[in-house]
Amino acid sequence: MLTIYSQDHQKRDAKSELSGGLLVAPFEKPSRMDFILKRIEETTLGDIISPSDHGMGPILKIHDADYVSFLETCWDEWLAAGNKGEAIASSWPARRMAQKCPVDIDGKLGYYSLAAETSITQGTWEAARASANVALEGAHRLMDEKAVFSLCRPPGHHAALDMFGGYCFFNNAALSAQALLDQGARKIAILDVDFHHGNGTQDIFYERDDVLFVSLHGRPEDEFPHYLGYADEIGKATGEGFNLNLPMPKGTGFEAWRKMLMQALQVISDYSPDAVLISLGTDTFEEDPISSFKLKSDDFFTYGRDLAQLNLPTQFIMEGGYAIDAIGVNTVNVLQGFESGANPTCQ
Ligand code: OKP
Ligand code: ZN
Repeated sequence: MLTIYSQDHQKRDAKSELSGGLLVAPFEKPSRMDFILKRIEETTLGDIISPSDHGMGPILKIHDADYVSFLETCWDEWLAAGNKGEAIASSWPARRMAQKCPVDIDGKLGYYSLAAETSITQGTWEAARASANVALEGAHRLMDEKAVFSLCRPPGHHAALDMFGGYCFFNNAALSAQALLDQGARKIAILDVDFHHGNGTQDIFYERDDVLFVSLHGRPEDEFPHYLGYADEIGKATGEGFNLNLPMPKGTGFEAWRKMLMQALQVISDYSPDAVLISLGTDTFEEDPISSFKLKSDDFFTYGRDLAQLNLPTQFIMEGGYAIDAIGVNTVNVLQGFESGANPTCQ
């Protein structure tokens, strides 16, 4: 399988994540990519190529222009205001307050964020742009390849029209889905297997029927992003019936998770999309430090093989996964499982 990767992700190397009332070293760190690359090489999964620059056009089809320019200038504005640490929101336009974007940088940070764990730093803009290009290049390559792996960092599925958070800035899966539609696809399915609900992807396509969004995740009663991801969110207007949430309780193991996956695959298959995008978070692993499902390393291979049953052009897009020692094996297991299912004689 072809991998698309840009080392420009390294430009985001944040020092602080707000966690447990402390500023800790972020879980979402550059070395995640090193472990995945190492495993791709060890297993000779396939070539690794760099993306070309797809420009701002595709980004502005998904994200609000004022939000995008906020991301570009935030760090400079934060420094110009005399701040010493990384840019982190500390107040939000909560219930019954004005939903107007302020001029002040603290006000803008709250206006354009959905969570406080994610700081904006020097280089965040460049890394987020590179991650978007990795996704967009994958969409482009999917014209000739049966399956591609967009090794995106930072991740994307929490980013919405005009909000960052949950380590995400641009919604890479949404960018790719839109690019595929613009290349001539009529229907795209996005299957989000990251432990966390893909609130951004859901929100972006909530009123559309040309992108089906299906997510398996820790239920919002228990887990981040807390305020979206319930089973009764089925889409709205033209999009009604084109959003499926499959929330699960803490401690869910592979057997129960795989039953939900089978349900997801049936719904995707019935939709008969031109391609499927997998928002691939491997934070469902039993040892993930911020998640609570119980998948083992072999289970990733098994469900990768299950995904091949769809028999569709497939783009894997990297999302979460924070158990650094196992992230390479778990992630590449999904890709190898997929290949074994796509070509059973090669098993
Ligand atoms: C990003 B992705 C843990 C709080 C976690 C942020 C989680 C972001 C996950 N104490 N808050 O979906 O893997
Ligand atoms: Zn996650």
